[in-house]
Amino acid sequence: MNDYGPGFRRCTPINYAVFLCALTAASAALADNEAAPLNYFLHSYGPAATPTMHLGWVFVALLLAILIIVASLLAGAVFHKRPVEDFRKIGREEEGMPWIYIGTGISTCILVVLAIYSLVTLNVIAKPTHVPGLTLTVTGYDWWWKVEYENDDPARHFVTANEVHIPVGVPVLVKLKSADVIHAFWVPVLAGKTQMIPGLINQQWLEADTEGVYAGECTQYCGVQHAHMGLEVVAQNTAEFEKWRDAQRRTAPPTSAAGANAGQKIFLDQCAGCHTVRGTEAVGAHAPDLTHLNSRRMIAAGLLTNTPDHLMQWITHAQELKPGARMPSMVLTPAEASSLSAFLSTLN
Ligand code: HEC
Ligand SMILES: [Cu+2]
Repeated sequence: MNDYGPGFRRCTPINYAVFLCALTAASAALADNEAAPLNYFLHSYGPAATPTMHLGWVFVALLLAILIIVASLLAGAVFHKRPVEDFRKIGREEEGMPWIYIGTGISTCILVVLAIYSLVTLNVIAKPTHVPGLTLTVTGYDWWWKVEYENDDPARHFVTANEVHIPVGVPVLVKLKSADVIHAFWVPVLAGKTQMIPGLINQQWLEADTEGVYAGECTQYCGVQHAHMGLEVVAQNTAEFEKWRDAQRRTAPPTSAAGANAGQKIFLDQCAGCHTVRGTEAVGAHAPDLTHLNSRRMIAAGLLTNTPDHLMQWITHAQELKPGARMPSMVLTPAEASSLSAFLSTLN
């Protein structure tokens, strides 16, 4: 009986048990860590995401139930062998048929119920519960996000990049476009994925129940730096959000210090073809708007935290930090770098 090699039957269940314990412990430990992988399977922070999370739970619970039932039946069959004398007797052909009918019947019912549940969920998350209080247009570029805050009054319309601020408890309509290839907008704990297709405007809505910073990703492979195309959604209470929005609407202040003036000149010479700083002559449209650069937590679509050191490293070594990015590594003398840094530090 035991010719599987030494220890086979003794070890397998133990291995499984250890594996299962480790898995359970790991999931328990990670459950409250917001950055944990697959965290969105356990947590959701908005009404556009919660119904799909529950749908996922039901599917997984059912899969586990089926796995356990099938595995126990199989184990039953393996361990309850027929008596040896029966072994070669073949039963009548139709003997097991009722089981086939019962099994097929149950599976069909389950599949129909799941199909209905999925459709109902899709319908529930298709539209916000009340009229969106804010409309954004997010455009995917290789490999960053342009974020426009729409307003009927053009003076109140503004542009930023890679960081989306929204007020808590307010549904936000997000129009999704692409400037080059197909990207996809996904903030897992707030809503499902929506593709950004060149020439089309897709829509999605988001709403956050609680204040916090929620990570988003591009989920459609869009080229070498696809993995470094992150964004953040910062959900704030209404007062803080209004404060942020008023600040973002402002143009950059005029520079006064000599260093910053020299830096602005370098910026206009070398950077303005791609970047905009509202309030200056820099109106480039192929790169993130830098008017309020220092208000952002990250630079280069989530690649680096936004510190003065990282900024200068990025500007002079963009191609080493994010190979293929649509910004060249800029060549600056130390004096130029320090003036430029002084100018950038005014962009609050
Ligand atoms: C050829 C166009 C081009 C030029 C010239 C250029 N940039 Fe960029 N820059 C980009 C692009 C595109 C990005 C976005 C890169 C990414 O994240 O993939 C970027 C990103 C940045 C960022 C990060 C912004 C953010 O919020 O993530 C900073 C800061 C920046 N550039 C500063 C500069 C400065 C300063 C200069 C001039 C010394 C300059 N750039 C010249 C195209 C350019
Ligand atoms: Cu992308």
